[in-house]
Amino acid sequence: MGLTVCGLAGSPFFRKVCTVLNEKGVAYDIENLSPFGAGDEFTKMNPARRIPVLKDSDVGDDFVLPDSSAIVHYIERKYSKNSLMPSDPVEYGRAMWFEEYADSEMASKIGLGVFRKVVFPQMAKQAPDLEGAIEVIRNTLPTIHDYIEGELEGKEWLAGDMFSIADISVAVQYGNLAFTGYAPSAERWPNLAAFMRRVGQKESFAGLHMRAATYFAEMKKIELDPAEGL
Ligand SMILES: N[C@@H](CCC(=O)N[C@@H](CS)C(=O)NCC(=O)O)C(=O)O
Repeated sequence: MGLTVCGLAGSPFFRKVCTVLNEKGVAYDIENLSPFGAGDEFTKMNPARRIPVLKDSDVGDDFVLPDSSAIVHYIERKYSKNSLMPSDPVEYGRAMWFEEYADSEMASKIGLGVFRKVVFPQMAKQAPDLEGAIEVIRNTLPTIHDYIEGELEGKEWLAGDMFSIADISVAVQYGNLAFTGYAPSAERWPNLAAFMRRVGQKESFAGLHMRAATYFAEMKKIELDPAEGL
């Protein structure tokens, strides 16, 4: 009873919601739901046919809320303890920005550009497009890493001097990069590497991340020459 998060651990948006619930200490169930091949029922849950969606039986059997951002903000209103939103207006605004940047810009470049090229073909027992993914890593991702690296200068966390929705949103996207075998160079982006180590030490993030990593473990991974400095 109560909350059920529907989706798959390989989805960064699904893990974002679960990490928030874990961090807040709110109990929930997980319902495995793949957006691919789901029936018409799924369109009724989310007309965009995307995961995650949240069910809350406290509200009623028909209550379904799509979209990780809508879900996270719903959870924050319903359970105020251990807030993941900075209270200062400027830092709150920054946290909202990082959440949006991660969910749109990072997700399209990392999710579509790298993760799907490596993982999706292998799920269909086909060869991964490793070269296509490496091209995105070479030409597109450094702009994202440079930006996050600069925003972390002299800081542990992205907004409000606290572990917040900003950090969770960004870290789950980098989590999906890790599943492909690629992590940004710690020499070139040391703040980013240290940030991901800090997030990785949080059980709220690491449990589900490791579960997904195990699922992808046997797949062929990206291998880059360290001399490329990527
Ligand atoms: N803005 C949405 C994005 C959700 C999303 O794109 N989910 C992906 C999985 S990571 C999905 O369901 N994709 C289905 C598809 O591409 O058909 C959110 O924050 O929940």
